[in-house]
Amino acid sequence: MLNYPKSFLIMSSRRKFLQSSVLGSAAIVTDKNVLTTPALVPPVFDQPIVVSTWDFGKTANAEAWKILSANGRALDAVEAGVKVPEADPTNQTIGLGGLPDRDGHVTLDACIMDEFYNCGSVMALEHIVHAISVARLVMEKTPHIVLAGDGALQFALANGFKKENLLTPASEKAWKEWLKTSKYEPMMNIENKLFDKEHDPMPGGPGNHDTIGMLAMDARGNLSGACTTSGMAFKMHGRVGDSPIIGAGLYVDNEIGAATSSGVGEEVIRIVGSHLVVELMRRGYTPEKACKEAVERIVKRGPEKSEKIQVGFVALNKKGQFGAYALQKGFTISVKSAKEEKIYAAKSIY
Ligand code: SD4
Repeated sequence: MLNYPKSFLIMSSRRKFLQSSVLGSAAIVTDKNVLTTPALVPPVFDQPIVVSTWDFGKTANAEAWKILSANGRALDAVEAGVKVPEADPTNQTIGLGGLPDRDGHVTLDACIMDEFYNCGSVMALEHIVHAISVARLVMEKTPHIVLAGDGALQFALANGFKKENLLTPASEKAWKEWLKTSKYEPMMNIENKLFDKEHDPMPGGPGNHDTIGMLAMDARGNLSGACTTSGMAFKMHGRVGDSPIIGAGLYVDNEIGAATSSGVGEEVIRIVGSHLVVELMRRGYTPEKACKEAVERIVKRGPEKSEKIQVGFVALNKKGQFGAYALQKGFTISVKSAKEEKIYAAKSIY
């Protein structure tokens, strides 16, 4: 874990002081640290915060918070955070225990992005629990951004990851149940019935939208994000959703903010959703308004279809403000900062 040295943090408060002083930007220009690290913008908000998709983001946030509150880097925080649901066999759409594709293979999609536009991604990766860590390694140890399928697996194994069977008995049972009809019809969780299995329209099935997207800002005011999923349950073998696609399932621009998504990935890819949200924030939209506009674009493209599916976006800007919006009711986000630890229900179109 890369911890920021104390001098960094002193510098950060000094910068804050300079920003609020009458000298303002003139003083910042003479700040050596800014000049030597041009990709970094002076922190507008130097309080750590982490936001993630869904209620279970709360436990993932708690792990990320250990790093953020110890002056760690946002990149380390988001990786550590999303590893929690990846390792949880009861969460059936991420990592271990994820629901398989229609042929019974658990295939994982994940991506990660830091404050320097560095990014890494794995698509349709099998047998490795922590897809996010493989994505980070793609970012840090290869000249590429994306590795897919068998190539991603070989890369992971060559780097010491353990080959495991990700199909738990519960997920295998759900798949065998699904095989009886073999109907692929992604459905959404309304009114947060996600944890009320009795009312779930398709228990253990595509009704469960549980992908974790996590965005964090560290004590230095730098942003990073991570997104990891087993994708839509019972998808075609080889299908890749939005989650590992930089710009669709996740985007981070350290000058502006970050965004991530959950829901039917095909619709998010079509509008390059997370990038769109960040660009709207660049134009001055609040995080919630930017997420709403992205969701409205999905509706505009196909009003009838959008009534039947779920897509939700969550965004965090450079001021530490966050917001979310979804197509349907039921989309929640988890937030952790020094000020609060809360789960918010996102507003929705329908
Ligand atoms: C996908 N976006 O594979 C993912 C699935 C998801 O909530 O987010 N479900 O399309």
